[in-house]
Amino acid sequence: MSDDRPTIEALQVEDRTFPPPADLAAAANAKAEIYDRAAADPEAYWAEEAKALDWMEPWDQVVDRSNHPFYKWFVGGKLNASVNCLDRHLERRGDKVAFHWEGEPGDTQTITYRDLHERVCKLANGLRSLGVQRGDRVAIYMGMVPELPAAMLACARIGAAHTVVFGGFSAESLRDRILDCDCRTVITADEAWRGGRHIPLKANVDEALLECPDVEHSVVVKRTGSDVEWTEGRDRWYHELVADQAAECEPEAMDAEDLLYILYTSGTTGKPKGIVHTTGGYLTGVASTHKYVFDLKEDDVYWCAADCGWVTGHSYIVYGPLCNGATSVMFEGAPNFPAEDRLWDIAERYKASILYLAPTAIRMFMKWGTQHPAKHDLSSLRLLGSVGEPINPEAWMWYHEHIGGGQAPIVDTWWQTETGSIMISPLPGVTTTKPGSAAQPLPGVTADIVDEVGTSVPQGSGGYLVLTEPWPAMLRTLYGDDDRFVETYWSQYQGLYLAGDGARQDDDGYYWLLGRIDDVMNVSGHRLSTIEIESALVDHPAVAESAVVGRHDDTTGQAIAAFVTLKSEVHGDDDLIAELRNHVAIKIGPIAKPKSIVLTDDLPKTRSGKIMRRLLRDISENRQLGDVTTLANAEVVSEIADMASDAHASGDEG
Ligand code: 7RM
Repeated sequence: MSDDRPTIEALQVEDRTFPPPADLAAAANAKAEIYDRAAADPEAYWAEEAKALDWMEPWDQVVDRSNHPFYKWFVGGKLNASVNCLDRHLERRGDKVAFHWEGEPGDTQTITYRDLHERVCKLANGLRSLGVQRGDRVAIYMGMVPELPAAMLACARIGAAHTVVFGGFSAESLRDRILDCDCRTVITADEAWRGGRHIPLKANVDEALLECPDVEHSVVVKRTGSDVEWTEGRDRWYHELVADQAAECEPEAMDAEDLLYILYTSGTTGKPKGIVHTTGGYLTGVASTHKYVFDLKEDDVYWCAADCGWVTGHSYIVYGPLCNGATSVMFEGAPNFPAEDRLWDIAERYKASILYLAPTAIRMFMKWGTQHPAKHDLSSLRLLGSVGEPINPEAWMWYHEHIGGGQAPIVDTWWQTETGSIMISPLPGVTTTKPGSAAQPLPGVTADIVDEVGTSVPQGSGGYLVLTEPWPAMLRTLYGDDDRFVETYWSQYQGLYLAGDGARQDDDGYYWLLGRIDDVMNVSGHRLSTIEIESALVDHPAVAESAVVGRHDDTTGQAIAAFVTLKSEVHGDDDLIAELRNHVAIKIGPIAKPKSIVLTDDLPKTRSGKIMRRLLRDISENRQLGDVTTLANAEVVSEIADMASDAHASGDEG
């Protein structure tokens, strides 16, 4: 850098703090001592955590560092993931509910550990009967039906790696993933329910398979019962395949470093990356963090409202909770079907005690209004979680007050598909939380914030988030592309894992995530993160959600362009826009005042709900729009583009 300005400037000031409730702290799974113990000997700490799993053979070495960055964990150990999720609970928890499943139309299933074990064994035998073997890859393309976790675990039982493709993805995305990892089997459903409509999963599979000549079998769950095309010899009904299978299935003894699954991340550019997770370290990481971060107790009713198509579903619907013998809620449908209180209705009926959601969902609930949660008794909720994006302090406060009854602590969990398990998060019985901060690296995790050349930035300054030591659930490589793995994550700085996110630490050492590095703006030489300006906008009572981007400006290099979604009951006009601009200037400073604000009903989001700022940049600079097919809501883009050209044409305010 040409001057001594910080790598990313820090503007936001937040002084509200929330100490852990005394009763929760007294009974918490993790107490304050855990940090020192883990820091004193991280390998011993992780080895201790790994002992909570059932191993078929012990490991010889905790971590093999000889071939950086290709780390190996629990070298020589053998185990099976489905045994850890199911078999070992049968004696004590056979009749315990694993999933309270609720379908979108309102049908329900209560699935105990014994039921799930039987389903998984039967499917595993069925897959073996089709010729699926240890070491194969199996694609899973389904909605949130109980057969989805069962399919993941059935693959794990016979040593086949699964690659789950989110049911909202297109036939082409499915095809690309099947081809990239050479799947020979696909598990799907006739259709999925979503927002009252049917998603044609089987038809998409048929289309994808036209270009996947090596796929031999597709196994089809009957969900909606609509007619589907059928290819004799290739297609098999799931219920017929499992009907005559034995209820026991000998599990494969997998090496700790054997592939458990591949999960593709689309990112914002380029070919999807096949993130590789292996067995022993991954299970250790997810089971341990699930137990401590969510303070899981035997009688909790835990609900992670993600989709199994994302890593959050893999780690914190399937592998972590099941390893820990948790009772979970699993919901198939959309949060506004049939009405905008659907989640609160479910939480009330099942007496959910832990709820884990994304900020995008919270901001949507803010937009819909407090009357929806207010209709329901949510007093069973004792702990709330957030994941996926930085949570704006106002969204945090809203979640705290309207969902958590002003009582439940919030754990803001930072992690990635690549990290496998939660890396930075409060521990609910230990950490005094601050709205918008993910607090500290978890025990056994070491992070830092560095500048362009890899030097730690002073406390208070923003920079690039790195992880400085290997951790058990880390990705092992990108499937079939070791070079891209090294290049993407390990080549920027010697020995450090580059997360791709900006962050700063405050005076208490708390981490504040600042969004993706690619989204950082440069206004008159000031490097500004998007999140702080967005949070200043969301701080205004009229605003539910916002996104800001830098667009080219002849004078300042970049100018701040903001896109704002108002709460449902608010009417927007030019006076409000002026007020919002001033609000930002007062809240965090004149340098951050948006040059233009466009009011819009929705923002472009990825299918997992993250705001796609790249597209807003294209719109703001009147560029040809890039690929919009990965968007969840492509229709908003042209709408926003029209409004933005009006706003810019009518002249920006200075
Ligand atoms: C779990 C997941 C990873 C990216 C990550 C960040 C962002 C996730 C938080 C967050 C701020 C958080 N995996 N991110 N959690 N940013 N605070 N608590 O989301 O692979 O899909 O995305 O998501 O940018 O790098 S992911």
